[in-house]
Amino acid sequence: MMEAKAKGPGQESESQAAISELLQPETPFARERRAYQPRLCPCLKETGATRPLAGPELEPLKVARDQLPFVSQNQLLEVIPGKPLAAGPRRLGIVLSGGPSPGGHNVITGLFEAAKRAHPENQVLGFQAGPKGIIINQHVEITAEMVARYQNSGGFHMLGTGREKIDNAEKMEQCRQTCAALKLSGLVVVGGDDSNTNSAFLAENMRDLNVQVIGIPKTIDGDLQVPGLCQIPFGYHSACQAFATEIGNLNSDCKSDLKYWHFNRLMGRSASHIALEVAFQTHPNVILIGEEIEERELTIHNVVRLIADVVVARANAGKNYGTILIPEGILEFIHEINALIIKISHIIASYNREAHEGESFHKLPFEDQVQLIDNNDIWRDYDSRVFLGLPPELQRGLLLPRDSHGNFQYAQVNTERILLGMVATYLRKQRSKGIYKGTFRTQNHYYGYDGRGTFPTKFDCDYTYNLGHAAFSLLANGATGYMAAIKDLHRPVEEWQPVGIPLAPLMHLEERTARLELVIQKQKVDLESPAFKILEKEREKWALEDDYRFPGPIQFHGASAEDKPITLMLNALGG
Ligand code: FBP
Repeated sequence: MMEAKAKGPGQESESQAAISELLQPETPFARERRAYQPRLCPCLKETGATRPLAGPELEPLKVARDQLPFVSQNQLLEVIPGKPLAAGPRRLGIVLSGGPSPGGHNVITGLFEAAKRAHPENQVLGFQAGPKGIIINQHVEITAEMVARYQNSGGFHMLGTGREKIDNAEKMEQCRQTCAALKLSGLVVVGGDDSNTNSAFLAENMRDLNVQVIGIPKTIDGDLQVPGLCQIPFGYHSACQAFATEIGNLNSDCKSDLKYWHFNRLMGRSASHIALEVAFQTHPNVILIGEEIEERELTIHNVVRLIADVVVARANAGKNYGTILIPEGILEFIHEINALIIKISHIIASYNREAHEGESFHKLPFEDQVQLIDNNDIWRDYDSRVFLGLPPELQRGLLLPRDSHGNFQYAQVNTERILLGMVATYLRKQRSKGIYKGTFRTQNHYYGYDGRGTFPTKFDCDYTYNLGHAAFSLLANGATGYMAAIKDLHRPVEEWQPVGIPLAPLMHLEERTARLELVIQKQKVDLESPAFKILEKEREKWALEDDYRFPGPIQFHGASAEDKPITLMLNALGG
C-alpha cells in the first residue's frame, strides 16, 4: 500500500488558501454585482424642489378625511430642479417592512447618499426587524461602509423586516416616543399596502413632533400601483424574473422527457400580476388569472375543468406533459371559497377578541374549530355544504391563522397540490367514460420565498436607488403623508420623473380582524388592460402548441440586462 506523504508547512498553507478562496462568503458574482453604480434620473442629480403636478383626480374618501384630516390635504407633487426648502442637518429614520422584495437595500443607499450629498452632517438611522424596531427603538446608524456592502444585493437582511402593525394608540405613542428621543425629523417606510397604511397614520400622528413620513412602494406582488403615477412597485420585476427562470427550466425539462405535468403555484397573496408576467416570460400551457375567474364567476370545480380540458386536449394530441401557472391568491377570486374565507376570518377575529388570556381559536382542535364556525350566526347551511364538499387539505387551509393585519395567509395553503388532486380525480372519471386516454404523471412546485430573496434586476437596482433619492427630495421640501414614486418607468432612466403621491386618496375601507378598516387599496389585474387582452389572444396557442419560452437567469450584462417587466411595457404601448 502506498503511504500518503506528509505535506510540508508551505503546501499546507497553500491548500488552505485555495480552500478559503473557493469558500469565500462573497461570491465573485455578488462582488461584481455590488460594483454596479445604479443610474440616477436627471431630476434627482440634485435634491431639487417640489411643485404641484396636474394629474389624475386623487380625492380621499370622507372616512379618510375624517381619520386623516391633515394628510388628506396633500396635493400630488413632482420633484424638479431647484433649491430645496431645507437640506439639513437633520436625522432621518428608515424601516423595511413586510415581505422582502429585491432592491430594498438600494432604497437605503439612495436615501443615505442623497442625505449626505445635501448636508454632510445629515444622519440616517435604520430601524431593525421592521416596524417593531420603531416601537421598541431598536436601530443602527447607517454608514457608508454598510451601504457599500449591501448595494445591489437581494433580501432585507441589512436591517431585517417584520409585519408588526401600528394599530393602537399605545404602539403609536411608542413610535412617537422613539422618534422624539432620537430627534428624528423624517421617517421613510419601505413597504406594501399595509405598511404604507402605517405611513399615512404615522404622518398624521407625528405632525406635532414635526416628523415627516414618506412611504416607498414595495412588494413583489405588484399590487401597489397608482394608474399613471406608479406603474409597479419595486421587487416585482426581479421576483418574476426569478420565477420565470424556474418555469422556463421546467418547460425545457417537460419538453425533453415528455412525461410530467408541472403544477406551479406562484406567490402573490391577492392579485395575479406575478402569474401574468411569468406567463409572458415563459408561455405555459395553462395560466389561471384570479381576476378573470372572479369576473367569469367560476367555481372551484369550473377551474378544475378548465385545467383538465387542456390536459385532455393535449393528451389527444399525444402530449402528456405541460406547465401550469397558479397564482397563490386564486382562492380569493373563487366566489364560494372567498365567502368562506371572509366569514371564517370574521369568526376567528371575534372569537379571539373575546377569548380569555391564553386562549385562542388556533389552540382548539380542528373538530372544535369547525363546530364553533358551524354554530356562528353568520354561517349558513349553504356554507357548510360548500365547506364539507372541499378536499380536507383545503378545509384545514381555510382555518389557518391570519397574519397580524388580519390577512388570510395564502402562502401557507398548498393550492397547487389541492388543485392537482382535484384534477386527477376528475380525469379518472373522464377516463372511465372513455373521454380521457392519456397518462397523468405530475410534479408540484411552489415559487415564492426563493424569488423574494433573489438579486435585484438592473431595473430594480436603478428604480430603488431613485426611490431612495426621491424620498429625500420630498422630505427636504417639507412633504409628509406621501408615497415617493417614479413616473414613466417604461421610458429610459434619463426620462424618469420622481413624484410624491398623497397616501390618503389611495385608501378604502376593508374588513380586517372583524372590523372595517381604512387601508390602502390593492390594485388587481385590470381585465381591460392591453397586457391582459394580449394574454387572451396568445394563450390558446400556448395551450396546445409547445410555444415555450426560456428566459434563463437574471442578467447584469448584455441585451437582457436592460429588460423591464413585459406587462409594464405592454400596458405602456396601449391597446
Ligand atoms: P408584502 O405584501 O409584504 O410585500 O408580502 C407579500 C408576500 O410575499 C406575498 O406574496 C405572500 O403571500 C406573503 O408575503 C407571505 O408572507 P409571509 O412572509 O408572512 O409568509
